[in-house]
Parts: sequence; structure tokens; C-alpha cells
Amino acid sequence: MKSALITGTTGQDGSYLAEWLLRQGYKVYGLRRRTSSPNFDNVEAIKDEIEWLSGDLTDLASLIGAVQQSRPDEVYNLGAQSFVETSWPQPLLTGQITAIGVTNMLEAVRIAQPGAKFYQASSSEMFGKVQETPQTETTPFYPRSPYGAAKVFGHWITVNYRESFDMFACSGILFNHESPRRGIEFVTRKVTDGVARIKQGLQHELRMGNLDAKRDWGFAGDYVKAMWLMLQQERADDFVISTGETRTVRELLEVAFGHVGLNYEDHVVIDPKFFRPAEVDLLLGDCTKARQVLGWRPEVSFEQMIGMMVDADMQKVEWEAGRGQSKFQQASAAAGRRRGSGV
Ligand code: NDP
Ligand code: GDR
Repeated sequence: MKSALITGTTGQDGSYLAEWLLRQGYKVYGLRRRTSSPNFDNVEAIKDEIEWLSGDLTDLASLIGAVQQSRPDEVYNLGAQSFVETSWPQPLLTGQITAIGVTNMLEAVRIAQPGAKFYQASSSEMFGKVQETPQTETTPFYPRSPYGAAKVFGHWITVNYRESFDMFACSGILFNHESPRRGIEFVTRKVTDGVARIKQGLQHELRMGNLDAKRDWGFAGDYVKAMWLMLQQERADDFVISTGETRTVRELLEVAFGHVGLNYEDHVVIDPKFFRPAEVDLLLGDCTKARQVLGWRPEVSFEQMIGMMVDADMQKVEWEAGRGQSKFQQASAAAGRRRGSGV
């Protein structure tokens, strides 16, 4: 039986990847950091099938301990401070987790299990102010946020460990990918949650930032398979994973509101608070290499995915209503959640 250690197991991608690996017959070890209250929402269905190890990407000792305990064949480093907007008010923490955390994880593997295959969650945010379109594995990086800069470090340190220590270390340069498990602060989920609440009369308006930004949005369930495929190859390499289609945030609003028969223009209010100090205007990935070498391709379309997310949020909101909360209580809870997540 093969074994895998995942960091970021409680996040969107970690939960889909754990499910995929369990289905492939892996023994799955999940790193989780201590939290004051449980955060198992994404892994509720599989939490008893995962062997949980306590650790934090900023704490090398805990990572060495986790690798020693699990002795994994494969390590997937998905843990990060992953919200771009938070990386401006928290640049040092973002650097500690999202940049130095990668070195910590590579060191833990190099020291305790050097033969393990290693996957690093690199990001299209590294392209930032894009130097060519579409972006490929050879497009130069020009990050536009502390998060993007941290990911560039994580990417190059992974390449460096591959070249310096002959480790099987891969970086997947993944473009935006979403799902009903997406954190509420990211734009797709913020919109689908907002649509559900507006449709059910719990709120009337949705406050948004830059509607002209363009993203290449895919489905997280498809993208975790690409991570796994990278580690099944003979040779470690880096791959762009994307859909090859780009859409504006405005188009996202049209599709999401349209899914329940609403017009976004009746509800969306532009709020300067949600504009970023430096924006990534256009992302569009060319994943020809992944198609050819890994045999990977996206399966769920943008419209299907947004439809799936709106439907899931509609159910969630209805479920909350079924618990007997008044509309006023729900609206207050939603406002509290948005305040808490900076949305
Ligand atoms: P999420 O924000 O959903 O999950 C992040 C995970 O990292 C959570 O499990 C979180 O744990 C964990 N984490 C945060 N800080 C630490 C820490 N100090 N030590 C250990 N674990 C920590 O992200 P996604 O699932 O969306 O993304 C997974 C990875 O892929 C991230 O590295 C992200 O930057 C990258 N990426 C994501 C893309 C996307 O579109 N989703 C695109 C390209 C790259 P906790 O639950 O305790 O907070
Ligand atoms: P991104 O995702 O920054 O691309 O990073 P996000 O969904 O936060 O933003 C996408 C675009 O939407 C614009 N936008 C808004 N964004 C948010 N969050 N809230 C708003 O109200 C809003 N209005 C407009 C943003 O300006 C931006 O242009 C995600 C994360 O998952 C990273 O971890 C990952 O590396 C990259 O995708 C690829």
C-alpha cells in the first residue's frame, strides 16, 4: 500500500486530494495545525479514514516528526496562507508559511525520507503582471503581491532541491480552481454565497471590487488529479494546469446570478475597499505540456462548476433556515462571517 502525507489537508484542495488518494488505495496522513475550534468541514466525510498528524509549516521540528511518523512515498505540500488580499496586511506571516514553509517541508523530507516524491503547490499568481499570453511553464514570473512573491520563492526552492539533492520534486503551476469547498473570501464563493442569500431574501446587495480582472477558472476536483499524475511520472518536472479559457469577474457574476434567474446589475455594488494595491489583470494558461505528458485535461466546464457552487450554497442557506434561524439571525450570521473573513 502506498502512503502519502498532505499538508493543507483541511483546505479545499487537500480535501479533494485526500479523497482521490483514498480511492486509489493510499494510506493518507494529514498534517493539521492546532486550531481553537474544529475546522473539519471539508473533510467531514473522510476524517476517520485519514491519520492525522499535528504540525505547522513554520515549525521544522513538527514537520520532521510528521515525516518520520508517516514515512510517506509521496508528499503533497498544499498548506499556505493562500488568500492574496491578506498577504498585504500580513506579508511576513505569508512569507513564513508560503515561502519559508516550503523550505521547511523540503528539509523535513530531505532529512527524514529523502526518497519520497514531493509536490509543491505553485500558482499562476507568480505570473502577476503577465509577460506573455497565454502563460506556459517558461513564461517569466512578475508577482504582484506578497503572496505571489512568496510562491515564486517556493517554486524556485523546489526546483533547487531537485537540482541540488536529486530529489523527485515537482511544482504544479495551477491556475485558479474552485468548488463548493472554496473558502468564502475568494471571489467565486463570495459570489455564489451572495447569490443564494439574495435569492432567498436574506440580503439585497453584494459589494464587489474589480470586475474587469480576468481569470482562468477550473474545478478543484479535476486539478488534484493532475497533482497526483505529476508524481506518477518517471522524471520530476513542472507543469501548468489550466482550462485555456479566461473570463472576467463580471462574466462570473452574469453566470452565477443567471443560474437562479437574477440580473447581477440589480444587486452588485462596487466598493473601493475590495480593490487591491496591485492587481493581476489577466491570467490564461496553456496546459499543452500536461495534456501531452500527463494525459490530463479538465472535465468540468466553468458554467457547470458555477452552477454546482450556486446549488450547494442554495442548499446550505436553506439548511440554515431549516434549523429555525430567523431571516434576521441568518443575515447577522452572514454579516459576521463576512466581517470575520475580511469579505
Ligand atoms: P485553502 O486556503 O483552502 O487551504 C490552505 C490550507 O493550508 C488549509 O488546510 C490551512 O489549514 C493550511 N495552512 C495554513 N497555514 C498553515 C500552516 N502554518 N501550517 C500548516 N498548514 C497551514 O487553499 P487551497 O486548497 O485553495 O489551495 C491549496 C494550495 O494550492 C495552497 O498552497 C494555495 O496557495 C495553492 N494554490 C491554490 C490555487 C487555487 O485556485 N485554489 C491555485 C494555485 C495554487 P487551516 O485549515 O488550519 O487554516
Ligand atoms: P486570486 O483569487 O487572487 O486570483 O487568488 P480571488 O478569488 O481572491 O480573486 C480573483 C479576482 O477577483 C477580483 N475581485 C475580488 N476578489 C475577492 N476575493 N473579493 C471581491 O470582492 C472581489 N472583487 C473582484 C480580485 O481583485 C482578483 O482579480 C486565488 C487563490 O486561490 C490563490 O491562492 C491562488 O494561488 C490563485 O487563485 C491562483
